[in-house]
Amino acid sequence: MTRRNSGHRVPALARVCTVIAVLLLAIFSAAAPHAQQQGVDKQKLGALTVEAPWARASAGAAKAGAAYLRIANAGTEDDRLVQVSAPVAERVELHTHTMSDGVTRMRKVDAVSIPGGKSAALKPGGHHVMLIGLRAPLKKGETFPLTLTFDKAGTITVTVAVGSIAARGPAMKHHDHK
Ligand SMILES: [Cu+2]
Repeated sequence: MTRRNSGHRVPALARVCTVIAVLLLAIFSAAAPHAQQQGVDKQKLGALTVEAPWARASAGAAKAGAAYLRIANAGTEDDRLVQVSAPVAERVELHTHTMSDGVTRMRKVDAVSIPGGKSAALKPGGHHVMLIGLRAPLKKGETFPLTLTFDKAGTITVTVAVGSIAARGPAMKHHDHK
């Protein structure tokens, strides 16, 4: 982009535009968080609610990543998360961490159970969605779709928000709930 025709001719207009833009931003950022949380952070599927799907940004060109989320089961029947898929990786598996001889290892599991009336958390150090063979590094601020298939409730696609490399939980407004 060239800057030959920069500012001088329309400084007043530019200033007015900036003021309007700032005002609009302020209005939208005040209004947006709630809409966003409803749309992206919480999704219902039958008795299940999938909450706050998130992932960490990739470190360098790492070929593996993990996604985390919570699933609440408001029903009385138990359900199970049995399959996961995402277009960002060549292979997507359900994993858990196990400790043996003081060493933490990851292990593939067939399903994650979500007991009736309870919730299950996929989180660092526990169950997680393993992304193997990332097609591109995950970048902070991006989102990607993740499809979850449950034994009884069926299939839902949620939006995973990518946080910083050091993220320990879902980013942003989530803890501000009142
Ligand atoms: Cu894993």
